[in-house]
Amino acid sequence: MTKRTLAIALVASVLVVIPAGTAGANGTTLADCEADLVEAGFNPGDFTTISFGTDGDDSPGSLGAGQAYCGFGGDDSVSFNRGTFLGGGGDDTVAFNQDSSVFNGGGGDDTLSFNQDSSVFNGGGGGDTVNFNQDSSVFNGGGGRDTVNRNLGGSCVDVEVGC
Ligand SMILES: [Ca+2]
Ligand SMILES: [Ca+2]
Repeated sequence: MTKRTLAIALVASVLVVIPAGTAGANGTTLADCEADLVEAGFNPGDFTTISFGTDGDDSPGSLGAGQAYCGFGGDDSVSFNRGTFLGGGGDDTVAFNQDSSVFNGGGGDDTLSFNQDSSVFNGGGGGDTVNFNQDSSVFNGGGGRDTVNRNLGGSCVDVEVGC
C-alpha cells in the first residue's frame, strides 16, 4: 500500500465510524456553527468571535459580549454568558446569563441559575429550568415541562411550573 493509498484508506475509515444523526443540527465545524446561528436568527458577521465545541461535553468557560459559541451535542456548560451560547443537544448548563445575552438550550434538559439584565433563555425541547428569572429577562421554555423557580420581574413564555 502506498502512502497515498494508506491516507485515503484512513480517511475512508474515519468517515465510516462517524455515526449519522448525532451531530448538532448541521454538524460540528465553524461553518456548521455559523449555519446554526443563522438558523437561530443571528447574523454571524455581527459577532467579534465565533467558537465551537464538539459533540462531547464542552466547558468553554465564559463568553464575553460579541462572542458566540456553539456547544453542539453533549452536556455543555458556561459559567458567565455575556454573549450568545447555542447549547445544541444534550443537557446544557449556564450559571449566569447576563448583560443582554442569549442562551439557546436546544434539545435536552437545560439549566440556568440566573437569567438577568435583560437576557434571553430559549429552552428549546426538553424540561428546562431557570432558578432566578429577573431584571426584565425572558425565559421561553419551548417544548417539554419547563420550570421557573423564582421569577423576580422577568417574563415567561411556555412555562409549565412556576412564574
Ligand atoms: Ca458539545
Ligand atoms: Ca432544552
